[in-house]
Amino acid sequence: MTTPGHDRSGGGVRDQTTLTGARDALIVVDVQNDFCPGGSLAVPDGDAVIPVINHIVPFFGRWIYTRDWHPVDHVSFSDHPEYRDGSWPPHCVQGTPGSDWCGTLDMPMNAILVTKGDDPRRDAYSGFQVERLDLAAFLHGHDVERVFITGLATEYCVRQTALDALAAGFTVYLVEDAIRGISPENSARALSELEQAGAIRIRSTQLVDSGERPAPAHHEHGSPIDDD
Ligand code: VGL
Ligand code: ZN
Repeated sequence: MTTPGHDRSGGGVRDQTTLTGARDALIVVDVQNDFCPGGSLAVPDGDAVIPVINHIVPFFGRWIYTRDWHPVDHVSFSDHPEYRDGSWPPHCVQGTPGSDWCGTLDMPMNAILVTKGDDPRRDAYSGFQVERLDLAAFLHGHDVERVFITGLATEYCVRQTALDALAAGFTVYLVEDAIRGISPENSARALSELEQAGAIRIRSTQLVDSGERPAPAHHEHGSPIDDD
């Protein structure tokens, strides 16, 4: 039985709309061929996030797209993968078709692209763990207060991105119909954990564009990364 006030997933506050605007950023995590059906580390139904993301891209004025970008000898690769931390099949190898962003994924030309996982000795699940770029400081510096997280995979890179964003002081929304996980059990556990940690679970249908956008700043001229 679902009774409003008893089951927090049953309606009420969860059905309210949220206006997107000037102090928001959309974060799109690892929507790459290897994480979609046919890829080497396919997330079941992973490509289902694409139309949802494409639909809400125009609701934002700032966008961060992360990609997993491993060297062939990456420490997490195993010949006998156990599909857990540190034991994955080779995936998202730099420059291979599997590492490409999915072909139907929309990407504004002024989106910030964040590459991670390129150190052969270390894994990096979140764009906030990248050494070349302090993503949290970059977003704070551009007056971003809330981040809306989408992409793959719920219990790994989406989870870590959300935890890091919370730790950095952002208000974190998880767009539940725009994320997919590898295992249903671990994904559900990750979602509860993130909710406990302060993340807000929302559906894309609850998002409404306010039309407000960040003011263009003269110092903005493309990539915040100046060493590559
Ligand atoms: C991911 C496993 C290994 C992810 C990346 O994007 O969630 N998962 N590398
Ligand atoms: Zn990886």
